[in-house]
Amino acid sequence: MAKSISVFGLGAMGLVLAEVFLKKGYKTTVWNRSPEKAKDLVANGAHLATTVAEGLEASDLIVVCLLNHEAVNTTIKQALPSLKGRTVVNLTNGTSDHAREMSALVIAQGGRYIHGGIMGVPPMVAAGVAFLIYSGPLEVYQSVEQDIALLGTPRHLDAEVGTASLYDLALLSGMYGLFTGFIHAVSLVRSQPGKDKKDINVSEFVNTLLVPWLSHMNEYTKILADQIDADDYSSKSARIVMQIPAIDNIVQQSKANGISPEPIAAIQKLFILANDRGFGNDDLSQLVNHNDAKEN
Ligand code: FVH
Repeated sequence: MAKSISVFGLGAMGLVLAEVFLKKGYKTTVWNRSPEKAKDLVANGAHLATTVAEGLEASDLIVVCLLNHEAVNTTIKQALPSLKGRTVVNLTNGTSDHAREMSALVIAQGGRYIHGGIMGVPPMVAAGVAFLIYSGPLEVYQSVEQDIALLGTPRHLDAEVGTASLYDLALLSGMYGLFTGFIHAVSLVRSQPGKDKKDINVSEFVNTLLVPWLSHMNEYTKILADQIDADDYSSKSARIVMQIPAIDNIVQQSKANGISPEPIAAIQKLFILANDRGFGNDDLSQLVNHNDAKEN
C-alpha cells in the first residue's frame, strides 16, 4: 500500500477523496487550481502543493478528480516530466478516448495509468458506500487496489483503459433516463387543467405511485437483459405494436397540457423504427438493435 498520496482537484468530490486518505493516515498532498479550497484539509494535516510539479513529485500514487478532460489535460501538461515513475488514477468523468489520450500521455512520460468512474455522490464516498469501476492494465490496478479500495468498493472491468469511461457513461445514461422520466411524469401530474400546482402533492405521487411502479419496472429490465443476451425478443404481453399507441397518448396528453413531449418522443422514434422494420411483435428489448446513430 502507498503511504503517501497526492490528490489533484478539491471540488465537491476531490475534497472528500482527500479527506478519506487523510483520515486513513496517508501523508496527503493536495493541489487545486484555487488553493483556498485546501484550507480545512491543511488544518487537518494535508500538505498543499503550490505547483503541479510539486504535487506530482510528492507521491508515487496520484489521484485526479477534476471537472473534465480539458481541465486534466491543461493541468497535467504543466509538469509532464514529473509523471515519471508515478501511478495516476484518473477519476474524472470523460469519454473512452479521453482516457486513452491521458493514458498515452502518462505512459509516454514513464508513468502508469488507470482510469476510474465513481458511482456515488460525495456523501456516499465519505460513508464508504459508493462503488468505483476501473480499467487499465491489471498489474497496475492490483498495485494500487488496496489504496483505492478506501474510496469505495472497487471493480476492475478490463485491461483496455477506455472501458471504465464507457461503463461510467452507460450507468449515468441509465440514471439520466430515470431522471428524465421522473421530470416528465411529475410535470404531467402537475399539468392537470383546473388544478392549482400547489395543490398537487408531488411527494405523495412519487412515494405511493411512481416509486412502486418504477421498482417493478426496474426488475423488468433484468428480463429484458436476458432477452438481449438470448437474442430472443419475443413477447406475449408487451409487444411493440401495443406500446406505440400508448406512447403516442403520452405525447398527445403532454401537448394538450402544455408539457414538452420531447423526453418521450426520443424513445417513440425507436419504437416506430423497430415496428417499421418488421419487429412490432417483439418486446421493447428489440429496440437495442435499432438504436444506431445513422437512423436517429
Ligand atoms: N459530485 C458528484 O456527485 C459526481 C459523482 C461522480 C463523479 N463525478 C465527477 O467527478 C469529477 C469532479 O466532480 P466535482 O463534483 O468535484 O466537481 P466540482 O465541484 O465542480 O469541482 C471541479 C474541480 O475541477 C477543477 N477545475 C475546473 N476547471 C479546471 C481547469 N480548467 N483547470 C484546473 N482545474 C479545474 C476545480 O477547480 P477550482 O474551480 O476549485 O479551482 C475543482 O477542483 C467530475 O468529472 C464529475 O463528473 C462527480
